[in-house]
Amino acid sequence: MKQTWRWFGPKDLVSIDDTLQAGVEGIVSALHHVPTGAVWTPEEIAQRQREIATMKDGAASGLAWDVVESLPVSEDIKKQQGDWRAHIENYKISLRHLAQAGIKVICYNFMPVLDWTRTDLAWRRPNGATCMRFDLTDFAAFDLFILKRPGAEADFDDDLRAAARERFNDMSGARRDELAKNVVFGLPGAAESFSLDDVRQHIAEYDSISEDRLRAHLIDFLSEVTPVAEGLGLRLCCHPDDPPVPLLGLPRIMSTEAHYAAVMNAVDRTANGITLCSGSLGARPDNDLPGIMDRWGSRVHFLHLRNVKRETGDIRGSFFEDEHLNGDADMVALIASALREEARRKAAGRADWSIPFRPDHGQDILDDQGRKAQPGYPAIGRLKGLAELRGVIAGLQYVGL
Ligand code: DNO
Repeated sequence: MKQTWRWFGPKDLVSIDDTLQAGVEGIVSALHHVPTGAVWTPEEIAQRQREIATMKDGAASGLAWDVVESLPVSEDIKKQQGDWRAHIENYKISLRHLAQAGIKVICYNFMPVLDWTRTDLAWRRPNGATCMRFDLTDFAAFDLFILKRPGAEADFDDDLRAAARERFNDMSGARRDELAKNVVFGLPGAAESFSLDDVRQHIAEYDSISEDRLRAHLIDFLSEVTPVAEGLGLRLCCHPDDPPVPLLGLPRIMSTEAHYAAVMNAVDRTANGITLCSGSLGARPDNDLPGIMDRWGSRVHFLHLRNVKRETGDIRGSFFEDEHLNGDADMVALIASALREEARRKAAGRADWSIPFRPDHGQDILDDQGRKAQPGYPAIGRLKGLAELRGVIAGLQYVGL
């Protein structure tokens, strides 16, 4: 398993030098500054490759850009509106440019409007570490009383509505603002300025798009881009919904194994693959992570290894991001399954037998605290996670799985 690390580019507070000292073997990155829908040019791709290949003092890092996360799919493609056809053509051109640059694994997601959603970005653990958290009552308070989304009442039962009202009434003005900011952090462009009106408008545009229709749009997109990717020797891999339940009345179509099966079977090619994110899928008790890896391993092109602790047994419930080997996911079983898949690929002569993974997120610990790193992406918390995961891999390899 190739030990990779997400790097946000030259502005990332965690440098390429830092990743080398964490023992990283490859880099996951994206051209975050290119507007969604536009072509990634060979020059921009080459520039990022140079940045990854070079340490601060100019020495070679020995690292390469192994995985793109993400080549984003535009809202127009998701809704099949506006410029969606031009965006699909641009996507194919970007894939061609990435293939020419030698990059083979391309992650994306198909979540409408929102990417990941949390209510807390720095939630204190008993040992003083902080982590990200999704609190369902806070989220309901946001939806009902801050966003005031039409129809939100129908999404929550009486008890949850009452608890959310009490929570909202008890919140200071500052906490209400913080909650709104945290929830929309995953929205495109939200880090700059996204008003609640913008959010309402983006959501309203999905009023007529059912789950089935959104799935049909994903399948249309994949029917076009997968053959191109396959011809170029690339592997696409769709990231799950995070959290893996419908939110804000928006359709969600990549939350369960059945969701993945529908999309994998509809475009049944190896190049149409999965980013198995144990943290996202693991927020639901009915997702069997090692089982998904056992059954769909040949299509898993990228692994996000992260662990969440669910606070209730419900499908939709609160959770927090635990340490990589704590939480509810059986990380050792998942890694064992990934190693078995690698062995199968080797036996079958697959060139892509080594599956890239990254320590996904990490708690803020030690000197991470007080730094303004990208939420979820501290240097030391991730280094600790990677070290733990590396230990599991070494142990499993020693005992021959
Ligand atoms: C969060 C990430 C996601 C992921 C995208 C992939 O930390 O795992 O934002 O990059 O959903 O398209």
